[in-house]
Amino acid sequence: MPPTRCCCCANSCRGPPATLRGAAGYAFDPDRDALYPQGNSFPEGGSTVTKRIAIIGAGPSGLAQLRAFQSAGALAPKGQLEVVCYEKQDDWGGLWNYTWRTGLDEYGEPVHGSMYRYLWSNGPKEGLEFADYSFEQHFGKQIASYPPREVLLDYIVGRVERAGVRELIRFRTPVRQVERDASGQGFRVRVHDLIADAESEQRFDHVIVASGHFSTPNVPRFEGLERFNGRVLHAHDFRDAVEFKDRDVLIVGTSYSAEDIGSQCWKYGARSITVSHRTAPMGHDWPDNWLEVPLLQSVQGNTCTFKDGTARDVDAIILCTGYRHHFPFMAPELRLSTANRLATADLYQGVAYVPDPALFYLGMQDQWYTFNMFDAQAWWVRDVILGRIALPDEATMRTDVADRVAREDALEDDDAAIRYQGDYIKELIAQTDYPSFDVDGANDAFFAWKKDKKKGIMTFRDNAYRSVITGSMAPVHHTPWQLAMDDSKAAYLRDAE
Ligand code: FAD
Ligand code: NA7
Repeated sequence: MPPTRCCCCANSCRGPPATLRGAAGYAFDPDRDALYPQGNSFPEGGSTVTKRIAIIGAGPSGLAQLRAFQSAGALAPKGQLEVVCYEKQDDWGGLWNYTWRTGLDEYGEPVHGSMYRYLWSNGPKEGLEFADYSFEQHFGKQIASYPPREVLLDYIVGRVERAGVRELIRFRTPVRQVERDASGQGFRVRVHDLIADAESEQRFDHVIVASGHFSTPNVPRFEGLERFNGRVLHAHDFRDAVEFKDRDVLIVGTSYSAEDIGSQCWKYGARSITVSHRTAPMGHDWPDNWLEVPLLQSVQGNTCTFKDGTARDVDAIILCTGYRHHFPFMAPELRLSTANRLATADLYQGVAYVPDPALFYLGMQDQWYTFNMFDAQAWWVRDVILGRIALPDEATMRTDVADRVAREDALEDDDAAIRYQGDYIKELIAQTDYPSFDVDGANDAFFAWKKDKKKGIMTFRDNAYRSVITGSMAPVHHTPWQLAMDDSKAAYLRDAE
């Protein structure tokens, strides 16, 4: 067995071995079925707090972490962890908390939001359902398979409202700097209370970065773009497809944003959509006014010229060219640097930062799975912090990372990639008490979704799938997606007439 490594300081003191109930410095609490560190490194008027945890971000990942701690009874004052979640927006939900703003917000902060009006889930909800909180439990009935943003936000928030963790979140408080304390014990976290315009610093034993990675745009340069006579924007700043009604729109990129923003513009009346690809066209059976072309080479006035020498005049260019993992608030030696892929660099089990494993990153993978994967990660991180899971030595962690990368590199197609991420979820939840669920069944929902997209890129959201949590079948939505212009919760949840 590899030597264990301490998960709470940068030194090589030994962390508690997994499952050793009653190990030195740790006590087993049968009421909570959990191991808790003994001692009191943060004596506060008789409290039993032994560790302080900072979570950065109250999006789906950060909220999963709060729910994970709460579900184990680990939160002070009853439990022994003092947890503070810092969120720079004024509400929870992360990207699902829609804002009309782009650029800088009212405090001069970069706007986090990349979501837009009329966004409906781009994958089936049966692939992301929380194992401890079903859609039926939340809405009181089974709902259709591709909910709009407002419906999914309601679902995410419903679980944490019940958990009563909102008071642990400091809203309007961006984290400015995270660094190791000079002593090597713990982290110093400097935050900015935007409302009071006051900065303060606190010490934490663990930091969990859940700040998302679909917010800072990746913006390639194209010759002549600065003299384009129309509107040019990145997907991050796209808010309302109605703006592009009767316009000829060029989309650069071929992934989720390109496909969905193009479809939105088409649905809300754009005159034509042209999609420019760097690697390969998406190849769907597109509507007649939709064209796929090679990579954009140059722009002159309104004329865009592509790699095959063809040209087209357009009114708007939307760069759907992805996002960058961007953590300017982390000290360089703590900053994750990775491509957007299934096997991230430097994260043991996809979450523990190998160079300093008292630090964790949630949700940093490219995502087939989302909410339930964040849960699997959050429960695992919780159990490392609670001493239920021991970390191996650095060499073993590095081997784990390399192995994940090699296995991802060998994947042959999307179905294999879905299975790979499903297996990752299985691997994590087998180590914790997160409710086991039929991950293979969730994979099947993704496989069916991919087939349905092949059959009809503008009709796939009219299909329904079976929940792997409750076993019940989703109803077919009352209105085909193409005709459903109202994306409100009320409209979506109304029963078919
Ligand atoms: P985020 O949702 O990005 O939340 C991160 C939070 O951290 C934010 O609230 C942010 O304000 C906060 N934060 C950032 N920096 C700081 C700081 N320095 N200090 C304090 N707080 C900070 N997934 C799906 O399952 N289905 C979909 O249909 C879907 N559609 C998507 C559409 C778009 C346009 C995008 C961009 C993503 C979509 N996703 C979708 C994927 C999305 O990444 C996840 O659903 C989910 O939002 C990720 O959660 P997160 O908590 O990791 O990150
Ligand atoms: P992705 O999935 O990271 O895709 C980025 C796309 O941008 C992809 O098609 C890339 O092409 C393309 N790209 C990146 N750089 C360039 C340059 N320099 N030139 C041309 N094309 C480029 O980002 P998305 O925004 O689509 O999706 C992110 C999340 O948002 C996702 O989880 C969704 O749920 C919503 P490539 O194929 O690499 O050639």
